[in-house]
Amino acid sequence: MDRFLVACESAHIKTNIIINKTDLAEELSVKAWAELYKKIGYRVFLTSALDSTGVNDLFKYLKGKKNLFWGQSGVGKSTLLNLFYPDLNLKVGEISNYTLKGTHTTVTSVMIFVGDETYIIDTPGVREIDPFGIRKEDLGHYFIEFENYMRECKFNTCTHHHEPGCKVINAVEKGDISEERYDSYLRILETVEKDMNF
Ligand SMILES: Nc1nc2c(ncn2[C@@H]2O[C@H](COP(=O)(O)OP(=O)(O)O)[C@@H](O)[C@H]2O)c(=O)[nH]1
Ligand SMILES: [Mg+2]
Ligand SMILES: [Zn+2]
Repeated sequence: MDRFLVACESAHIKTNIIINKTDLAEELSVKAWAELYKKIGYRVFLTSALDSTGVNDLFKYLKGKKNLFWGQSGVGKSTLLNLFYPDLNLKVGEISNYTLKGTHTTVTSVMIFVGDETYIIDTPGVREIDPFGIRKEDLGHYFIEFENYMRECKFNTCTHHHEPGCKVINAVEKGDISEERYDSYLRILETVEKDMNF
């Protein structure tokens, strides 16, 4: 999910998080993840399309906006949208996994007007994404809770990886930045570094 967030932040898209299929999850772990991202500043919706938990809040929030549903294939994007807008009749349960199938898959999205100045864009199967075209010294900007610490790093080209005087690493050690997010950051940083070696 952090890869998706990086892509959204780098595109300056207002981003909210939906954790769906809460019916399958342990309540405590779901709450902990939700709290982690709320603390960072994201709006988090906890939903289950199966038993309709949390869907009203999400439905209300969509009104009057242009909403793009994005995320891994199979998380329930189309199911949620069909619940809100039955007329859309989106296909559910389609696993498009073109690396396995080896066939060309249509990857298009259409913006659909659903009334009340509200628009919906469903997106087709993405298995995972790699943020592309991001410089490693910029990656930290897309982890929005790093921002305040980054400014104080000793070097302005700090990648918050090993550099002395890094305030991001300091904040992780103090527990002000979560270890999970910092781990994500390091993993994405590796792929960004590979891209740049090209
Ligand atoms: N248990 C459970 N299954 C769900 C939920 N939402 C969707 N599903 C199922 O997950 C599968 C994938 O859903 P789909 O909407 O196609 O996911 P998408 O690829 O993100 O559009 C389908 O079999 C759905 O019935 C949910 O909240 N709980
Ligand atoms: Mg879908
Ligand atoms: Zn740093």
